[in-house]
Parts: sequence; C-alpha cells; structure tokens
Amino acid sequence: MSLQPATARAGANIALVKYWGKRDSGLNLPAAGSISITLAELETQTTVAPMADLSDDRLELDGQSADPARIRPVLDRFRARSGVDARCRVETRNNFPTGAGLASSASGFAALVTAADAAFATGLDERGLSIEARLGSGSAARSIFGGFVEMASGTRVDGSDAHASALADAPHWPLEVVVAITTRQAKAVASTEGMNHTMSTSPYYPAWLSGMDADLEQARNAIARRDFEQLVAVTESSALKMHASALAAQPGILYWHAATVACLHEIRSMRLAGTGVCFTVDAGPQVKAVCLPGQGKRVARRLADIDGVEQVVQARLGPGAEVVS
Ligand code: 2P0
Repeated sequence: MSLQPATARAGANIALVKYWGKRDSGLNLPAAGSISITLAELETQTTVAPMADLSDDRLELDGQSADPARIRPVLDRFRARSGVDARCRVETRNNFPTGAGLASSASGFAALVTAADAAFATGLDERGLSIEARLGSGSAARSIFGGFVEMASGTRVDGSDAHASALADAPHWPLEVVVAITTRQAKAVASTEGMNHTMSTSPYYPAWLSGMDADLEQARNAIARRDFEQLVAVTESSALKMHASALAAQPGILYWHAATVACLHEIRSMRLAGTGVCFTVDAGPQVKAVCLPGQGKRVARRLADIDGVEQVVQARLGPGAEVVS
C-alpha cells in the first residue's frame, strides 16, 4: 500500500444534555447518553502522514511540537487494522484557543480519526469513526456528525454500542451559538478528572444520573419539533445539574468565575425581555449561549459588554467531520 497523507476537519461540539461520568474509564464509555450541537466555525484541521522512515509518531499542535502520547493509541489501532506499521507525522490546528473550554479534544480526536482512516485506507463508517473518536475523548464521538447529535451510552462491555448518531442536520434548525470567553487560563480541573472525582465523591451524582433519560427524551422532542421553550428548559437544567453535582463533590469543584455568573444573569434577563437565548457551561468558566436563528449578533454584543468577558466568538451549526484532502 502506498502511504498517502490525509487531512480532515471537524467542528467543536457543545452538549445541550451533558456527558459527565464514565461507566468504564479504560474504554471511555459514558455512564449516560448526551445530546450536542456541532459547530461550523470552530474547528480543528488535522493532517496524518504515515512515513516509512519515522521511529516514533510526531505531533505538532498549532505549530508547536507536542507529546504524542495521547494520540499514539489511536494511531496504533489504525496501524493494527490496516496492517501498515508506519509511524506518523501529525499536524493539527485549532482555529480557536486551545484550553479555553471550547472542547478542542472533541474536534481534535474527530479530525484525527477521520484523517487516519483516510491515510490508512481503513474504510470505517461513521459509527466506526465515532467509536474510534470516543476512545480518544468521550465528547469526540459526537463531532463525527453534524447538526444535532446523540451519543448513546450503550450497554455492552466492549463499547461496540457506545457511539454517536445524527438526530437532525444543521438546516433543520439553524440555531446560533455565542461563546463568551471569560479567561484564557487553563482550567483548574480537567474534565476527565472532574467527572471521575464527581462520580466517586458527590452525593448528588446518583441524582444526576437518575434524571438523564427524561432529559434526553425532552431534548430529542424539542429538537424534532423545533420547540425552543423546551430546549431552553432542558439545556439550562442539564448544565446546572452537572455543575451542582460537581459542586457537591468532596472537595467541591467550582468552574465558574464572576464573569461566568454575570453572563448567566444577562442571558436570563435577555430572555425575559424576549430574546431567544439560553445558556450552557462546560467544565470551565466560559459561557455558551444557544440562540434562535438571527439572534446571535445581539447576544454577542451584550455578552461582550460584561466586565471580565475577554472575547466573544459566534458560530453556526455545521457539518460532521470530513476529509478535505
Ligand atoms: C460534554 N464535557 O458533554 C461535557 C460537559 C465537559 C462538560 O464532554 O474524559 O474531554 O476525554 O471522555 O470528552 C468533556 O469531556 O472527557 C465533556 P473524556 P471529554 O461536552
């Protein structure tokens, strides 16, 4: 087989019903399902170039040499599957700040497996790519698909049913997203560590899990019917419950800054005044505002005016991961 480099892109995704906790850490199997939207403008582009003469994988992240330890097991599976034992040069670029709470691991692993599948000619379907992406990072399984996406927790021990699938494409309901960046410092507690700690020490974790089926059902219905009121209810509730479970861990995990809370109040006050907008917050201090079509610009202007908001980024919903060359 001739070794051809391949480049793929994938969008970041934002969960409306959050993923928080694993049923198996080794295989990265989520304890419950989740539902997300994939963004168009915030993306990772990754090139995988298998080389016959390399002794180890090499990774360049946003132009800087980086440790390939986290991508090596992903590439190992493509090497095993293809029977081609070539180490790779991997170049990856995010068009948004890494470590700013914008889930670069999601778009990153989705782009990596899509590029690796093309470079090693392994011919995986979307389900297979989603499983490979999940093994890199749980949320990456969702970035294989565009628009509205559901991740299944699955029940099998081997994880073969723990993958994402498409609920609806972006044109079905072209919502807009505004990300308010309140700090560029790396977050205090990484997501993996935060969810494991919450799961093992928070008395609220069982309550978090017990509400998941109802939240997933409500989000699915809201998306199918384009019912924004229902989507607002479940999105804000899921984010607040996730943070409540983390706050109640021992010791508690507090991801929010003053500007985070100020954004949440501003979003609720805009909604009371008639703007179609709701919030969600991931494992960090940034706020993501989910807006009805056409409302993103107004929300971005208001959030940019809040003390402590360093930058706002606007995005639309976009397609799933794809090979670009
Ligand atoms: C989510 N987060 O659903 C949730 C909400 C953060 C808060 O998925 O351990 O980096 O690699 O599977 O994918 C971030 O978790 O964690 C995440 P691992 P990941 O978007």
